Amino acid sequence: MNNYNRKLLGVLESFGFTNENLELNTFGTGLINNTWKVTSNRGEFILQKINHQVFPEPGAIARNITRIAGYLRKFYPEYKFASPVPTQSGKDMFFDGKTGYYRVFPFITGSHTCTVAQTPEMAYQAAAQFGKFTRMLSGMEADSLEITIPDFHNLGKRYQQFLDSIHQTDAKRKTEASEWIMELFASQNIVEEYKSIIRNPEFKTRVTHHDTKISNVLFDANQKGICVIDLDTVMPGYFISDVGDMMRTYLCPVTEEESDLSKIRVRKEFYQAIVQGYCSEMKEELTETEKKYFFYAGKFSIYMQALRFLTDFLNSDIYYGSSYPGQNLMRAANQVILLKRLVELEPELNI
Ligand code: GN1
Ligand code: MG
Repeated sequence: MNNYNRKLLGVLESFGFTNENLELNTFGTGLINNTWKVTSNRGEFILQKINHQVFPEPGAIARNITRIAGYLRKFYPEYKFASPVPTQSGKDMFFDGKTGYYRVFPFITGSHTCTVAQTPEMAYQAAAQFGKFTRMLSGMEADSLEITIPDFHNLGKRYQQFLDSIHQTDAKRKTEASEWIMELFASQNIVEEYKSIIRNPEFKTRVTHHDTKISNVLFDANQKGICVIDLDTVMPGYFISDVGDMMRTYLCPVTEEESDLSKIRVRKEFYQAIVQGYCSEMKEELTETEKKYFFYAGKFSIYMQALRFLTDFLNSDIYYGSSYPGQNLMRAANQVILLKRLVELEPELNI
């Protein structure tokens, strides 16, 4: 066993795991936190180390989740919710005294996750789960949740960070990125539309997940959605964040890591599935004005992710990291092409 795993066993001990034939395996494909699956005599669990650089106040995440867990237990006791396992001293997280914040959740037995939406039905199921999550929590004041990452989906701020990164990057990176910088300049109208949305009182803030990729939904053996997971970025937000990130990640048959850009296309049936799945839970909640912005939601999220990847490339990959040189540039290019493929279908889909 290496030193790191030994350290993790120490962490698990603080959650009461001792002498339990523990087995630890890295889990999932998240870019920000480290996640492990823990197999023990007591069952299966998820152990996660929170990225403290990204989440300035990990305590805010824990408090939000505890608040949501309490609300759901009271009003929707049948909803499967992976409530955090407390430490031996009753805390919702373990702090190692330096920068490490860890938490443990039960792994919902019989559930599995998927990395790609393979069928429109899966996209429908996932969209219904994210819609259900916001709908169930509609009686809870969204602003009672703490902001875990300030300005996380504030497109105006993301655009400004992009401009700043262009000014401070080195000449080499700027030249490599120039084609994609120009592309993003050309679609700046998406930022202007966002600014008008947030001024419009018809757009409501609700309890929003903010990371609606398909791997954040648990499915049962019949491919029916069970519940949503990864609640670190649950905070007040607009529905375009959740619907948009589903479009960004379910419409295309390949992921944001794909470097063969010719494989990027939009599957129209998945678009309909997302809208219908989300509306199956949220149609009574959304205002008539909001309902006109489903297509915009896709443009918003794809554009913002392209900005974020390109900004990170220009900032020397300090946020997302990279496993090969130019990975964030490639991811940005992937998202720019996806945006183009979506916009081409605007006359057909935005009805
Ligand atoms: C990050 O860590 P992960 O993969 O769940 C990011 C999302 C991005 C996503 C892109 C806190 O999510 O906003 O859409 O990468 N989360 C944070 O893959 O920045
Ligand atoms: Mg996440």
